[in-house]
Amino acid sequence: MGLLLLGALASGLLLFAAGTPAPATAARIAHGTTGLGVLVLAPWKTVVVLRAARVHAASLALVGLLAVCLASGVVQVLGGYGRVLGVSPVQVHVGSAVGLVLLGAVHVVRHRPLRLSRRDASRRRLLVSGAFGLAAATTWGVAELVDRRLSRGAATRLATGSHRLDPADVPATTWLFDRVPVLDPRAHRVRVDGTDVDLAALVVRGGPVPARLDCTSGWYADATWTGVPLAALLDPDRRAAARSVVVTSVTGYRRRFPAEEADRLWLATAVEGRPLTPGTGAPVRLVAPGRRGFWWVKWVASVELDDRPAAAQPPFPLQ
Ligand SMILES: Nc1nc2c(c(=O)[nH]1)N[C@H]1C(S)=C(S)[C@@H](COP(=O)(O)O)O[C@H]1N2
Ligand SMILES: [Mo]
Repeated sequence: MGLLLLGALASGLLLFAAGTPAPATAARIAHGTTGLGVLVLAPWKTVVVLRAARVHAASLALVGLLAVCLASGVVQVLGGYGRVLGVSPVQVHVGSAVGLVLLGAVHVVRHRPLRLSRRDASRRRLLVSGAFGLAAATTWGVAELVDRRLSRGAATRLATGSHRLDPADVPATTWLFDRVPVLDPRAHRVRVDGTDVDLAALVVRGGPVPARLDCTSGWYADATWTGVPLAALLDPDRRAAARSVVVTSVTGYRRRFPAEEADRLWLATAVEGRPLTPGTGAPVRLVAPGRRGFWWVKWVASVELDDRPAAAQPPFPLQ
C-alpha cells in the first residue's frame, strides 16, 4: 500500500508537470494504475485501521483524506470539468493529496515502517505483487476503453486528463495565492532586457498564435492569441549568450525558461481577436504552447536574460 501511494504521488507530480502528450500519457497510465491499486486495497486497509486496539485521530484523518482523494480523482476522470463552491475535482484531489503527504510523514515517523523481511522479498510475494500490478494496469486500460466508448468525457479528454472548455468559458485562474491586478494599458511598459516596451509596440507587431492552454485544475482550451515572439524582442547575440529567460508578472509571479525557447514563447495582447481582460492577464501575458497553464505568466512586467540554467527554480510556482 505504501509503495502504491508513493507511486501514485510520483506519477501525479509528473502528470502535473507534463505539457506534451508522450510524457503525459506515460504519467497518466502510471497514475491510473497506482490509483486503482490504492482504490482496491483501501477498504481492506480501512478495516485494519479500524480494528486496531487504539484508533488514533491521525489514522482516521488519514483514512478520510484518502477517501476524499480517491473520490475526487474518480470524479475528475468520469465527471467532466465542473466547479462546486469554486473548486474543481482536481483541486480537491491535489489538496487532499498534500494533506495525505503531511499526515503520512507523521504516520511513518510514529510507526517506524516494518523492516522488509526475507519473506517480503520472497519469490511468491514478488509474483503476487507483480500479478496485482498487472491486474490493476489491465483494469485501468479496460476502464479507459469503456469510458472512451460510452461517454462524451473521454473523447474530449487530453493525454494530461484535462477536459475541453470553450475559450469563452475559461475561468480566470491563478496558481495559489496570486491576485488579479487591474492595470492601465496606456501606462503599462514591459521591461525587455533593460529596455521599456510599451503596449502599442507589442500590438503593432502581434501575429496570430494558435495555442492550447492546459491548466492543472482539469480543463484546457484552444484559442488563437495575438502575440510577438520573445525572440523578436531580444538581441540575438545577448540571447545566444544567456542560459535562461525569466518572465515576471507585476505581482512577482515568475517562470524561468531555457533561452533557446524564446522563439516559442509569445507576449500576447489579445485572444480570439479581443483585448485581454484583467482576469486573463491584461494588458499583456505570456503564451507558452506545449507547457502547462502555470507557465503562461499573466500581467507581464519584465522579460530578463540570465546566466543561470532554466532548472534554477522550484518545479512548481510557490505563489
Ligand atoms: N501572474 C500569474 N500568472 C499566471 C497565474 C498566476 O497565478 N499568476 N496562474 C497561471 C495558471 S495556473 C493558469 S492555468 C493560467 C490561466 O490563464 P487564464 O486565467 O487566462 O485562463 O495563467 C497562469 N498565469
Ligand atoms: Mo492552472
